Amino acid sequence: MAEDFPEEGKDPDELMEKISKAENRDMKFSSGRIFGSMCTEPLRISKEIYSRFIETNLGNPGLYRGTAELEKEVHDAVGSLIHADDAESLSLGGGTEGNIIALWRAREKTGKRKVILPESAHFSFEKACSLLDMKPEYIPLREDQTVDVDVLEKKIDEDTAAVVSIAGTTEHGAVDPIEKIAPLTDDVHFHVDAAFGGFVIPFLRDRYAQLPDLDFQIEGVDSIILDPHKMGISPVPLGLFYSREDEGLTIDSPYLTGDGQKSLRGTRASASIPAFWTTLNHLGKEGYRDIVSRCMENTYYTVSKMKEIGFEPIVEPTLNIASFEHDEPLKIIGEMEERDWNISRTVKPTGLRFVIMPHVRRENIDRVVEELSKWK
Ligand code: 0PR
Repeated sequence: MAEDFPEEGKDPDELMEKISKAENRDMKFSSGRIFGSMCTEPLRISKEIYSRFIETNLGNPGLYRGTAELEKEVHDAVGSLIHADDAESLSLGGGTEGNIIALWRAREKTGKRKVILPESAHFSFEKACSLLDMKPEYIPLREDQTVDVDVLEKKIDEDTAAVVSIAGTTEHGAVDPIEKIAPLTDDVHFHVDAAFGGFVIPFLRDRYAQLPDLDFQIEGVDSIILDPHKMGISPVPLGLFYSREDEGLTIDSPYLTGDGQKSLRGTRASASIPAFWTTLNHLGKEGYRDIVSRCMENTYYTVSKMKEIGFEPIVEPTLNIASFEHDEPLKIIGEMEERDWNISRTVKPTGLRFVIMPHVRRENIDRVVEELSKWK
């Protein structure tokens, strides 16, 4: 039965009981049973910092000068990974907000509405196009799940506002050939969605996939979104958007502190900024390289174990996502869910999908593969 807004306040002990029950029903990354999420458990120190900054709201930055300073340091540090030198930077709620802002800017800058994007693009672009009254044109993929650049080139015309590339596709972790696409985008906005790959690609050691740079040094790249709350191991929510030119709309916010607002949100919970500042300074590049290496090793391990029980990978993994052919993934996913395992699926082609995040350990992989062996 629906509960009415309570007339009188209740005793904290009574509330805690209900809160604990709800909390216990939630899945936890620490269980090692979540394979279908691109987020992960934050570092212990970062959780502590998060709770200390719980009231911060950089929608009104003059009240939170210390947090604003940490935000700038985060922007500079992450910007240095992608040679964002003089680029403008924004903290956002994540990839969705970044992709909407990128297309919004493209439309304002060009006055055009066509958006060229790979079939692998995240569904946030559908939201963006619908909100902005823009028209998506999807480009087919090659067998390795990257965009077909020859087809893409032919689709760019005088109506085109933006071209989008994905550095780490949601389903398969494929990385589009950004360097080949960039020179084709002279008169249009070229946006790179590195929400997932942004904190993997710069930390892949030489022994893993040789990938194109994800970088403003590539001429033609106009904007990049990367999400600390995915492989950056930040608590949610945090996305970082970089734009070569400071070309966004600044909306005047006269009764607040600061020089106006550029993100979609007004009020923005900002505790993840100090929490992520702590994470990146605690781990350093060396720490991220170790974490990424472990995720990659575990991804290859998942592929080899799944092969042993007869599942074929859809593509050999480039990043820490492994996908396997299957005609009826929903059936498996449903049954696994009943046993408290969270795995995900791919749509095209249909299959099972495992995101091998830092919280996934070898023993979890062994157990999930054992569970799946009965479907083969
Ligand atoms: N771009 C790419 C390439 C993505 O994979 C995602 C999200 C986004 C943009 C949008 O990012 P936000 O959701 O942060 O706005 N990909 C995951 C997905 O939709 C997000 C996710 C994360 C899903 C945690 C589930 C989950 O438990 O599958």
